[in-house]
Amino acid sequence: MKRIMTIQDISCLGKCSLTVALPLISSMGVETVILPTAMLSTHTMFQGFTVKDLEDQMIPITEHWKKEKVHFDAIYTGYLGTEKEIDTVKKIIEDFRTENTVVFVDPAMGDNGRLYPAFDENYAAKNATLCGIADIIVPNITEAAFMTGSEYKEVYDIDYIKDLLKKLELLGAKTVALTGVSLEDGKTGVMGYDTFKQEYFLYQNTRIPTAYHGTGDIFSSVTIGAMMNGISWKDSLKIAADYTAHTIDITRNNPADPWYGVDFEATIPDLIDELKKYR
Ligand code: PXL
Repeated sequence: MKRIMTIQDISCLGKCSLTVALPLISSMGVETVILPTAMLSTHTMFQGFTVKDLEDQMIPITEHWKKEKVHFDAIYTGYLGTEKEIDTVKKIIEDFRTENTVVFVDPAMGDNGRLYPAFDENYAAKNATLCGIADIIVPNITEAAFMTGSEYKEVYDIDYIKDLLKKLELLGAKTVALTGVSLEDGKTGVMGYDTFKQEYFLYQNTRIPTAYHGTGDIFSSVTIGAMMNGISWKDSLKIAADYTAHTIDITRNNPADPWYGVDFEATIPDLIDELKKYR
């Protein structure tokens, strides 16, 4: 069985970061080892959340794992609360990485042209250095614009997306994928670029006109979970885009009208069925 180390916060209530990564990746048949960076009462879109920084535990925990000679097939990082945490994560990656480890970085820090409340431009620049040591990165357009010092556009064409992908390549990651890319009316999806093969990949599915929190974490968890099932990065991105859209669709049709996260619990069986098609 493949084993992933995922490094992100625990938002106890809120359906994002580790409370999404752990159930989704486990359900895909991959062992999920968690390295919590902080514990929050909720994600940061709630008012009045509490935070306990756990950064001082990260090195002692991973040193213990090192002594146990644990190997990780992938290291997947998500929302990281501080620049110091990013430095610690970079050390941990360098320490555990082998030539068979996939380093997957989701620089979760903003959306819709804005950084999340806790972050500024120095934080975005630090996240760009983490992306530089990754095998694959999956920023959205907002995150890519902040990390590359580019203009954020709501309305754009394929040349803008290709230009952002080329600028992301300069950060150093081997495969770069931009999420939330809409190149046709009523469609959205992902565009990737393999820097070795110099090949682009575009996948568009139906755009559902509702935004929910934590969907980026669902997308990333499913992508790396699928890659650990031996599926190519391109097909993994497609599976993740379809699963995320399907889950949003199920959620918006829930009469209870959930607002702080999506009903991924309801769609896990569909994800498992989809994976079976690739075996
Ligand atoms: O879903 C990304 C995320 C993860 N963790 C925390 C967050 C957010 C987004 O706002 O606040 C604590």
